[in-house]
Amino acid sequence: MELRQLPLVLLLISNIHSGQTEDIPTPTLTVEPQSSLFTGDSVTLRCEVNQSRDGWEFFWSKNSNTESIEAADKSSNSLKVSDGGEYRCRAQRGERYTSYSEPVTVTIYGKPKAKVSIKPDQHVFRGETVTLRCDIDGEGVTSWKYSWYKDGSDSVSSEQQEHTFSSVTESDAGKYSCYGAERGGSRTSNISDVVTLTVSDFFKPTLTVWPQSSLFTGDSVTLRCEVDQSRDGWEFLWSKNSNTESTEAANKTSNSLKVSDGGEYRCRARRRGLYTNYSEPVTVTIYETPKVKVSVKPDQHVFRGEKVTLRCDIDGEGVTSWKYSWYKDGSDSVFSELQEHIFWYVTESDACKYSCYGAERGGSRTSNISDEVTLTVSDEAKTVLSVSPQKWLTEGDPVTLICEVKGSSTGWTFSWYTLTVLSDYRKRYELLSDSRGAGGNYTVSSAALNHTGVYVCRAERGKQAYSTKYSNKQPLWVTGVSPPVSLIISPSRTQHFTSVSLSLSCEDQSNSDRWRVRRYSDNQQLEDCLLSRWGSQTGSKCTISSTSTSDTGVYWCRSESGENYHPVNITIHIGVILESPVHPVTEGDSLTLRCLYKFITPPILRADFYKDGSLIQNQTTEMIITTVSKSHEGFYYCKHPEREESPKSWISVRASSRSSRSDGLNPMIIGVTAGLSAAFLIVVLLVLLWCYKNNKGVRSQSPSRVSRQQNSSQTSEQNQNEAGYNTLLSGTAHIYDSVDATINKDFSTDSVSGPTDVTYAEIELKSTEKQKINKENKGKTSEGSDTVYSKLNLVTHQGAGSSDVTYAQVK
Ligand SMILES: *[C@@H]1O[C@H](CO)[C@@H](O)[C@H](O)[C@H]1NC(C)=O
Ligand SMILES: *[C@@H]1O[C@H](CO)[C@@H](O)[C@H](O)[C@H]1NC(C)=O
Ligand SMILES: *[C@@H]1O[C@H](CO)[C@@H](O)[C@H](O)[C@H]1NC(C)=O
Ligand SMILES: *[C@@H]1O[C@H](CO)[C@@H](O)[C@H](O)[C@H]1NC(C)=O
Ligand SMILES: *[C@@H]1O[C@H](CO)[C@@H](O)[C@H](O)[C@H]1NC(C)=O
Ligand SMILES: *[C@@H]1O[C@H](CO)[C@@H](O)[C@H](O)[C@H]1NC(C)=O
Ligand SMILES: *[C@@H]1O[C@H](CO)[C@@H](O)[C@H](O)[C@H]1NC(C)=O
Ligand SMILES: *[C@@H]1O[C@H](CO)[C@@H](O)[C@H](O)[C@H]1NC(C)=O
Ligand SMILES: CC(=O)N[C@H]1CO[C@H](CO)[C@@H](O)[C@@H]1O
Repeated sequence: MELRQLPLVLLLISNIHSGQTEDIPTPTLTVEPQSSLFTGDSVTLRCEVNQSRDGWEFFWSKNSNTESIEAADKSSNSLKVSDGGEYRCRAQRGERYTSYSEPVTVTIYGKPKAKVSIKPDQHVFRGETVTLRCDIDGEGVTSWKYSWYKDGSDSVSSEQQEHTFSSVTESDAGKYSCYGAERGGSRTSNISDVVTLTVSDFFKPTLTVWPQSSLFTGDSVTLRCEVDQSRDGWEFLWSKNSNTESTEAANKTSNSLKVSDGGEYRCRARRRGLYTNYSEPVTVTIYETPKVKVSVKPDQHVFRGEKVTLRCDIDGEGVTSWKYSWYKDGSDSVFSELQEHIFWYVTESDACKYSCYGAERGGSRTSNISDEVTLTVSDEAKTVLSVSPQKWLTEGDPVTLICEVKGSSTGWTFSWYTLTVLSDYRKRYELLSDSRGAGGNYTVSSAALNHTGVYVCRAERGKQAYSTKYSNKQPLWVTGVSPPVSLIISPSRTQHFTSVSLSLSCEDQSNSDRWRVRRYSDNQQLEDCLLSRWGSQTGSKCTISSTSTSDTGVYWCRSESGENYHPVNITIHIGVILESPVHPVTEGDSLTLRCLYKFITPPILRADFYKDGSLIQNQTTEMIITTVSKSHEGFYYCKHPEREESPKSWISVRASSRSSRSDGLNPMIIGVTAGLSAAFLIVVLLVLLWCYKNNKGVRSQSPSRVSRQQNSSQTSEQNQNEAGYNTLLSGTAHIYDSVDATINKDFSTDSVSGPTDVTYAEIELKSTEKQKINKENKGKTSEGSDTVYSKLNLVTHQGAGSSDVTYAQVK
């Protein structure tokens, strides 16, 4: 190099300064502070000749470009990158030029800016390990010295490139910045932007449940665990009933919930190994999907005009308010949204199938749809009245009137009425005062005689009191031992021919005429003799002047005050009739049946007698059962080979009080013997009487009638049964008393009736009076002349002495 440069230098020198050949000094070019710099820095280049400047002029060139004369120190501030380059200088003094200095290369880099980064994040939780790092991208700088500043303070808090908080606390939070200074150099970086480190306390996530925490089986639910959304990397841990946790998504959805899915849920989140606190627990309750029930009031079967309430009941636990929807006949459209839908006046067009369902008001839950309920609407309620066990009762029997509404049993209130006829032929229903009750049964635990009557019932239900029509009529017949009044039939039998005269009279002890005959015919007509076309009432006696089959029915006595006593079956028949006792037969007595036919004389047929459908006696004019027992009770009729058969008549047998009393043999035997001894006397008496009567000639009655009456008298006595028997044993007074009554009647009212009877009666009467007037007064129900006859028998049984007395008295 030097060898090559030398000729050039020589040439130059020779060209400019001829003659000066002394050795030429080379300037020294130095750079301050250094040749590698950042934009904005300053630099000074210094040119020196043998370390002296005196007398020298300096020439500077950059990148071998043109020279400029400048001072020995060339300073540049606010360096730009373009200021960088290769610099040289030389000097001149006088004529002398120095050679060029060694070149100096100045390099200008862009000034770097420090950058703060925070790991793991600017937002951290207390306790996390946090690293602050200062990065400076400084070209040409091999080593930096870092300075950290916090919250604008001047003091350097650290000199590391990375500053680590191994367990960060809230006091570490702040605004950080850093910058770097070149180690062993002059350069510095720009200061970094400020970076904020926040340190939070550990929070708990928010647990929400959607749509709600109370649900039904089959529903879906989503639990959502919410944490600070600005940070990611969360893992969610779920636990139920404080049991083990499982890692799941932030949104935890369960479909088709079961009851067992209910429980207390919590969640917490995990991030970078740190756990949040647990959320507040959320209790999810799963109820069974509620059952929906449609109820119909008063009933599913209703009648036009009733008020009907459809009600939707949802047994939904946890639901406070439902919105109801009603559907009709499977249609999709909702026809009502009321829990209770009311038809104020139901009609057939409302008869449909109904169902309902509910949706929770202000909630998401719904019930299942109910089963369909069918509403039936009929045009009219039919009420049926029946009686149990039977309509013919003996005093003291229990009986139940059963009222039913056909096809509907719910919600009815029943009322019972007795039917009566008013004077203007209208019917009247009289409410039985105590009868309006809830049940359909009107029970009389012990029927009284006065319960005889015709009943109807009616039902009502609902607040509007929808009422049915009156039911069918249901008679109740109560027979008793000693009704206060007796219905005496003449002729005295239950079956009668057509087109004959029939008299029915009501007789009481006081011989009052306050009784009227009333009947309930087979065609269910309730009629009063007084108001009727078929009969004429005179006092207490009703006369049917000419019977017809439509007169068949039950006849009884009724007082003005509404008492009803002594019902009797009467059958009017066109052909053959059975002659049977009107009143029950007493056990031990005899029973005689005849078969009568109107168109022969005497009107007695030789016929077959049947009981309950079986033949019991062949071809006889009368059938006699000498000692009646309970087994003889039944339906009897007679049948003639040519003349067809008679209607059936019920013959009832009453237990004899004698047998029930177990008085033992002695009284019986005594009675019988006494009776036998007395028999003779009585026969004598009878004969005498007969003669007496005939002599008197008051009466012109046919013998047949007498006999009939005798027969009937027998039966009527038996009717009196127990009382009668009592009388027999303990004292005949009872019977005699009744005879008395009968006689009175005969005399006073029944002028037409046979005087024969009266006579007999009289005789009897007197004897009775003599015997035991003091005894019972009450049992005198017995019928007229018949009674007398029986009495005779009785007397026979009784003490002989008394009969004597009688006789004496008669005389
Ligand atoms: C450094 O700072 C100076 C002055 O503050 C500015 O002009 C320059 O642009 C900055 N450089 C960088 C890289 O930010
Ligand atoms: C988190 O749990 C801890 C310990 O159970 C408790 O001290 C702290 O207060 C809880 N933090 C919050 C935000 O509930
Ligand atoms: C969770 O559910 C909420 C609301 O339904 C929704 O906004 C969110 O995006 C869900 N998050 C995830 C992770 O699915
Ligand atoms: C409700 O309906 C669903 C689907 O039809 C059925 O599975 C469920 O047993 C019903 N629940 C009740 C209580 O009837
Ligand atoms: C009504 O009486 C009948 C017959 O006696 C009986 O079967 C029925 O159970 C009774 N009903 C009520 C509600 O008492
Ligand atoms: C008999 O019954 C009627 C109505 O059923 C009643 O008015 C009358 O008082 C009763 N008489 C007696 C004596 O019980
Ligand atoms: C009246 O006749 C009916 C049958 O028609 C019978 O059941 C009832 O016992 C009879 N009554 C009397 C008192 O004979
Ligand atoms: C009825 O008479 C026939 C013959 O006339 C006889 O064979 C039959 O046994 C008799 N029946 C009764 C129950 O007497
Ligand atoms: C060439 C030249 O002038 N050299 C001089 C530099 O300075 C020293 C002393 O300062 C002298 O000895 C040299 O001769």
